[in-house]
Amino acid sequence: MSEKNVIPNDLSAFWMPFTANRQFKKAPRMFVAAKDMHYTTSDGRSVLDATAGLWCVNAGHCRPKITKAIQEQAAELDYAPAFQIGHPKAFELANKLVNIAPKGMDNVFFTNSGSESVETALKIALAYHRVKGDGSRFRLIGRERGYHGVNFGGISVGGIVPNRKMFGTLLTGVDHLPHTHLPKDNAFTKGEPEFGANLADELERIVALHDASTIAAVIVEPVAGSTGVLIPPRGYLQRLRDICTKHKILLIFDEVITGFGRLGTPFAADYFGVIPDIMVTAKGLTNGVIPMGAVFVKSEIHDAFMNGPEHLIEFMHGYTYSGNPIAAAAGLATLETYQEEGLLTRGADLASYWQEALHSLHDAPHVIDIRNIGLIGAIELEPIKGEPTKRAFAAFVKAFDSGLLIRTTGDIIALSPPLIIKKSQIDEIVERLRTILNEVE
Ligand code: PXG
Ligand code: PLP
Repeated sequence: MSEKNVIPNDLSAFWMPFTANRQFKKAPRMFVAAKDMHYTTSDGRSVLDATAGLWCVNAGHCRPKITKAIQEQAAELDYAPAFQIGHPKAFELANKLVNIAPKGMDNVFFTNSGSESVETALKIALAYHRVKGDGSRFRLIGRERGYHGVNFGGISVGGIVPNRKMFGTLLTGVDHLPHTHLPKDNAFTKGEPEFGANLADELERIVALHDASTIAAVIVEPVAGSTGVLIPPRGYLQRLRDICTKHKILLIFDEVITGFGRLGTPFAADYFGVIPDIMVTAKGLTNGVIPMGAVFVKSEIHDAFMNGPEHLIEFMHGYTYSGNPIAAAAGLATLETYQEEGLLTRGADLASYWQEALHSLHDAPHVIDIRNIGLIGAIELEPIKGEPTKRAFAAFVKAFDSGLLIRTTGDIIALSPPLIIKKSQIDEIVERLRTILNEVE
């Protein structure tokens, strides 16, 4: 291969994910360091992180315990084969995770991302019915506007159209529930919206259409994040649970965003008091520092596989990096940090302050809805006529330039700060947002 004349910060080779590459490379935004609630940009400015990276840095940035654990693990045992061989920290982490998981979720399968956790969960659901002798259950039910990562299973059950439409035939045997976003009825609701629990009954319609005996699982985000923060109507998730139980359909909660304290409880399942059969996690599991995901399953599901000759592999699935030693060490140190600082429940103490602060923006320019739950918030802006997403993106750039990191999707500003945030920093986010909203066209 000929050696190319590459300058150190030539941006051309890296095809960036979910990024307007050409626009970015004309005016790059770069972080070079981070500590606690702040990033530092390449031009030396401090930026307040109102998004916990991408909903993942729940304990804040560069936490010493996590950094040290990674350094020490890298020096001691860098990698151990994931198949047919173990290492102690993966088992230790699995045990610690099931201790904080909802009751009955006693087994954990490790992956490296939310997307891989989703694929793993869908495969467990399909295979579970087969090992139980119920192999006619092959259908998977997702939801409109759902985000379940970017792999083929995930985009098939997902419902974000731009993420699906370029990729031809997706999984067959998939159907979708309607989304639950009802701005006419629920705009400016604080917490769980009043209207829309009846949308769960659409599952009965889908079951009647396909017959329950063909349906393996329903997958939903308890609170939909990526699509712009859709909070489930009061009672909606319980109805989904009841319908799934009645028809022996597995209920999968995708808790990639809601897991690890985001709602002020360890998991959204705890917050809503609705326990799924399978729970998909990633992101906050290692504080976003090392890629890692975990799929939690009820012991009945795990145990159903533990049949047949003992020398045979029970579930033909796994990743080279499932339970990777450095990721496991990061996960253990992250859980310790969460526990020492009470971060898995700290959101509950801050939720009402967060709520009132966000809703004080109801009269800011362009705002057509504000939604919140736990330490999640969304501010929906009126789109510029004929140019959807442009106003919110302008707000994102202005925020970045003025020292605030927000996330936008469509014309929605999504907020999910690290769980270590101070009240004064919540005030700062809201004040800065008001200025930005006053300035954007
Ligand atoms: N499920 C859910 C519910 C998610 O939110 C994934 C699966 C996929 O995880 P990975 O680790 O494969 O990216 C996610 C990820 C945003 C944003 O700003 C959200 C995600 C990722 C990046 C950005 O909304 N969610
Ligand atoms: N592709 C090839 C050719 C491989 O050999 C492997 C793993 O051995 C994979 C893909 C899957 O990689 P991973 O286990 O990291 O998901």
